[in-house]
Amino acid sequence: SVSANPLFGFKTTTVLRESAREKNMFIHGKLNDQEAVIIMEKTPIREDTLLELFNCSRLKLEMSNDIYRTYQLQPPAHLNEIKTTVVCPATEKHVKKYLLQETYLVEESGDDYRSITLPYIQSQSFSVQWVYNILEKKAEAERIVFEDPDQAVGFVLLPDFKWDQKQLDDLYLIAIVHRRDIKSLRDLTVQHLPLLNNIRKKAEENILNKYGVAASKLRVYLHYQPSYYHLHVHFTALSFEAPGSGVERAHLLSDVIQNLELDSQYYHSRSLTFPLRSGDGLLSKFKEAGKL
Ligand code: M7G
Repeated sequence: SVSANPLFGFKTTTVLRESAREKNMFIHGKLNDQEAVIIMEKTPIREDTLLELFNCSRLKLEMSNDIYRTYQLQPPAHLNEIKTTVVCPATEKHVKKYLLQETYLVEESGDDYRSITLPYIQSQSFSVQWVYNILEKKAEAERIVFEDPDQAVGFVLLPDFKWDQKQLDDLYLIAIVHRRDIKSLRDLTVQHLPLLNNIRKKAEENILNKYGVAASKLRVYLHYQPSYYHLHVHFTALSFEAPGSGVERAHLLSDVIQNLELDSQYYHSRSLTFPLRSGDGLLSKFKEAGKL
């Protein structure tokens, strides 16, 4: 019913981004006088629903020409879903995250990280409250696929909220470490190898057991820069081009492990290259420092 609809009365301010090809739209607006971002995405057609789609849909013929016909098909309501993510109250940073903007590559040395990036993220980054809620079972507890509760090498594996879990084609899980002292790839040293190896081994085992997807079909990586500065690892289906899986942002877990085996301070000293959007405050900091 309308009164039970939590999006009732949403007022659109702007469309931040849209793609006819990806069949999604990112909308900025107001929900009960609070800033909100809504992400809507049409879900893929699933093979296991084809029989029902063919038998139970209403069809409207659009055109017919020789052996060619096009229809508008109206599926039963439960097969006609739009995956919807709501961020409310949304910060200015959320609005910018989803706004389609020009991006620039930045090369950050270890010293740049400590003098430019670290002070910036300490003052500006997204709250990781949602991460703590998962670790403390205050949210999404029923979605947890696997947990290793060890405080040094343990982690929680669960579906990323970008994945509706209805098909394996776009499988997307995240492993969130229990330790709260590792912000990102930059903090990793040789002492974290047991943690990283533990995540790789146990998450891959559990993804195979639960979903039947082998490690050879998974893209396992960390983002640099991440949006949320609490160490987590992305597990996506290899066949799926997940947003952020490109070379400019994704660091394969197996490469990270090998780099640390070869050089214990690899991520402390190496220059790392990553994209920043034109509206990103960190980009201004790099410009001010004459690094761009
Ligand atoms: P990231 O590399 O820090 O940032 O990854 P990105 O969002 O720019 O990729 C964080 C990952 O956590 C992303 O894949 C998000 O989709 C996912 N994520 C974010 N939030 C707020 C949640 C949440 O509340 N629950 C779950 N399950 N996943 C989330």
